[in-house]
Amino acid sequence: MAGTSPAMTITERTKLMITLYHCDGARSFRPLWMLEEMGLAYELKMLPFPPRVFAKEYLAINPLGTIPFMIDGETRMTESSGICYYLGKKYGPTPLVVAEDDPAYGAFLNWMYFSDATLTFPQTLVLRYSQLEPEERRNPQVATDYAKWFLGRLRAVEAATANAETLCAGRFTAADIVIGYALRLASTIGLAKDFGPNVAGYWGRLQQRDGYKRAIAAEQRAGVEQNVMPRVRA
Ligand SMILES: N[C@@H](CCC(=O)N[C@@H](CS)C(=O)NCC(=O)O)C(=O)O
Repeated sequence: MAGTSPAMTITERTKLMITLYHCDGARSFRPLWMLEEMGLAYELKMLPFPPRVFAKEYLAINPLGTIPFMIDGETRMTESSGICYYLGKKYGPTPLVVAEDDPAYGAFLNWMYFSDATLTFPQTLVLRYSQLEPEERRNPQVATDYAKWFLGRLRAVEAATANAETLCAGRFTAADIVIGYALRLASTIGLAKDFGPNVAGYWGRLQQRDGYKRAIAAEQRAGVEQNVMPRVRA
């Protein structure tokens, strides 16, 4: 198991079972991808989307009803990018996390927060008002406005990948995982056609990673095994 201390015994390691609650294609894909990149052992629990409607018993586990939800011993977490950082710090050292004394630390942290607060948030409004709401509550104006807002914010990624393969620190990091998920969601909701050339190339490279492919395979396998079929979500 990569990322754990070599001093740990096998018994100690087997007790370290991380549980991740996930819906197909949802933000919980961020920690799933991180787990795969780090080679950590985990249990993936699939839920139908949205769980607060189709898996009401989940509210007893996570009263918010949102995913991700990660359990690691006494630790409980609900923020997708925060979980990635936690995993890297707790089970590292790993090159996926940029250290405090690295000049790229600030940029790394900025991408970690940017990923959900700035980039994913407008996408969820596009999805909600174009697909998730009942027909009579859909609102093309909101969907169009927030698609534009998302694409405007994506200019930061377009600039960062103009002359670089990854976002920061000259290597692939958790920042690429959390931003990469926002690009996956954008593809799902039909916004990839408006990616700039740098973002399109960057997104293509991310999908070629073995860790990304393993996370996609794990998601599909768990869905089939647990009989939870993909639905629209965000
Ligand atoms: N800021 C949180 C957002 C979590 C979130 O809102 N997840 C969505 C799925 S991508 C969800 O659970 N939606 C269903 C709902 O709100 O009931 C994160 O980054 O994980």
